[in-house]
Amino acid sequence: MSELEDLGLISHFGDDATPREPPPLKDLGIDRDILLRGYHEMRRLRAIDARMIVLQRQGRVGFYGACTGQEAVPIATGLAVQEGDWVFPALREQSVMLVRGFPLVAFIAQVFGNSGDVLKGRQMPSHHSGRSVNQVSWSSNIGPQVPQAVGCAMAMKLKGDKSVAIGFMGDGATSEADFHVAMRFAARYKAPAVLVCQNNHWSISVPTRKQTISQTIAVKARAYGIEGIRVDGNDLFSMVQIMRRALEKARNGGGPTFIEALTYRIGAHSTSDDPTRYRADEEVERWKKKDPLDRLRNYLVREGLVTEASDQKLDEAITKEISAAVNEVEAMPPPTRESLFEDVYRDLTPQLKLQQEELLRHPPAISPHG
Ligand SMILES: Cc1ncc(C[n+]2csc(CCOP(=O)(O)OP(=O)(O)O)c2C)c(N)n1
Repeated sequence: MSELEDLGLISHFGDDATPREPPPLKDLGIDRDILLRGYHEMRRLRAIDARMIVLQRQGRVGFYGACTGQEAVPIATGLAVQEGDWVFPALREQSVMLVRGFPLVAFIAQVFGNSGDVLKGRQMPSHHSGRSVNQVSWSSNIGPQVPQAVGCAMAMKLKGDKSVAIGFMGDGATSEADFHVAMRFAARYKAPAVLVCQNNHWSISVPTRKQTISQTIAVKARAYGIEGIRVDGNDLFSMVQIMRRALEKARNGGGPTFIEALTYRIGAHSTSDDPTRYRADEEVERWKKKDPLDRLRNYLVREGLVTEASDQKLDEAITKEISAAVNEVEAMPPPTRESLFEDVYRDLTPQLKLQQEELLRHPPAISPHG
């Protein structure tokens, strides 16, 4: 049985019992430029999440869900996908869009939900999507994106398109019927899909061990006849390699792969949550020692690719970029009142036209600027 088949943890860092160091760059199998790009994106994402949380605490945006501690999974995905591939995120993969070139201003406008938001403020804040980068909005319901990803994969297969659909889920989503529907269908019809579970050990306040008595989540794939892989989700190197392999397999007609990425949510579930009420600080501290960004940084320092000075320069550029984007977005007015009626019908129906006219006869309840 190969290493990939035995459901052991794939990691360049080993496991808790037998920690390891990743091999030198020349033996790693990932280009230096890809690693540096991944480092930049992970560092930027951590800074974006921190800034959005501050904005929420200041009452400037309504809601935010960070992925602090889980950055390696979405960033590795963004580095591994090809242009036509589709991404169906769960709660913590919005940043794949950024790696694929979605503009930061348009991204932040989806947190503010104002006129800069392509969704005109109609979606819940932070439920990002981007048509230009084939990323579907994450749904607040837990699970439906998994069969949707498989359906999209099947559509591409029927069209003879070589693209792959990636469906993400949290560990909690594997307790939903949608997970089982998607797994059965993907396996039976050999959908060109990669299904990724970010096992971050908690579904809000419910620990993974209460979701399932299976020893791992990856093992569930076997029952459906899908290859299940368990990978260290805090290891950008392994994540890039496993995502590349699964995408290539799907692209070449090899069917779906299920990946359990072992990771940990360092922060709160969302800005509406207080994790100190249900989990121990020691557990968080233990996982902080396996922080994916620290691990990558230590490696790059060891390889002579990153220094204190280069970090300082990078952080200055990131801070400047985020501040400029926030300032630009915050200055945008809310969506116009008349836009409420747009996008349902190509042309407004006579009834909607009347309603729109009536609305506009009345002054706005709140001025556009608050
Ligand atoms: C069908 C459904 N049930 C419950 C909820 C409430 N809820 C929102 S997030 C969440 C936990 C999700 O946990 P998981 O899938 O592990 O993802 P994570 O938040 O850990 O990334 C729950 C139960 C919901 N949104 N949808």
